[in-house]
Amino acid sequence: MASESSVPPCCAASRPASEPRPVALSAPPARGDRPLKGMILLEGGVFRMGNEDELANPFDGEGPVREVKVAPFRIDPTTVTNAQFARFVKETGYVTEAERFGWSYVFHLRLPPEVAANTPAPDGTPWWRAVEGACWRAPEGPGSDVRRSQKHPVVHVSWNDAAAYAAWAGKRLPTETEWEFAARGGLDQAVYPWGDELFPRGQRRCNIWQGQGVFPDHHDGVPGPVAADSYRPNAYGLYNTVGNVWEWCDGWFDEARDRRSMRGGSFLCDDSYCNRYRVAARTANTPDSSSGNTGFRCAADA
Ligand SMILES: [Ca+2]
Repeated sequence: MASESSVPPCCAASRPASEPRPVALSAPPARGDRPLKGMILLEGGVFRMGNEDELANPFDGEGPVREVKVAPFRIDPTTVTNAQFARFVKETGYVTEAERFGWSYVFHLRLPPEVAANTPAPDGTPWWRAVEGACWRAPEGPGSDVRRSQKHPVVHVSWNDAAAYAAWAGKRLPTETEWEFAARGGLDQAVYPWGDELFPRGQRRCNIWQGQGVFPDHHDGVPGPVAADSYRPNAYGLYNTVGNVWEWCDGWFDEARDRRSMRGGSFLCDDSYCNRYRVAARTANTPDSSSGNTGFRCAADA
């Protein structure tokens, strides 16, 4: 597949192309109340987008660094939470693609070892397990729930699910340009939303892989999402752009137009494997794929 040569495997895994597709759902109606409450209004302007230094992944299209003009827009301070997504499902009856396919990808260390050992893993990304029944309301499959993680990012949502939520909320997904402008928080060409040091004065500022060992097997605890408003926000007030969960954006990754862009990296990012928790980094997945480390935040016109 051409897309595999253009992007080395990241932590994302796609639904097998051979799997029969469920019938597409019609879009739920917009909810029609005050959708912009709580959003951050950014005035836009010209900024230097992308990265081409030694940290850049040459096949990802991070570079070249270019000056880009951004019109004013609004963006959510956090990714959409389980509580917010639950309201959407309650009001519309929406059924996510993970539920309609009947499974989604769960990181192996989030499962009991005997379950992980007996659940199929995709080629190329052996740390994922295709777990039957895993979905946004049961992130580790049957028996799991989100009762104690209402403020955590909703996960196991596809790009199509994210776009449906955004339309219902009277919003939209951010473009990659908007996402990067917002995530940079006004810093010119910094590596992270807070500067160039990963741990300024020893402080942990984002939820990425934690462990003395290396991805994907040695972690200090159980790798997973934290509350969407964890850690300090950047200078524009955005939380967890880098780390926690990948965020779907409104655009195609490249001219092949088969995969949607994702930004920001996730709790699985670790230098031992992949440095895509930088603010300029990109990756992608097919629009009906879902996993336990991908969510989204919404944007809107100013
Ligand atoms: Ca993120």
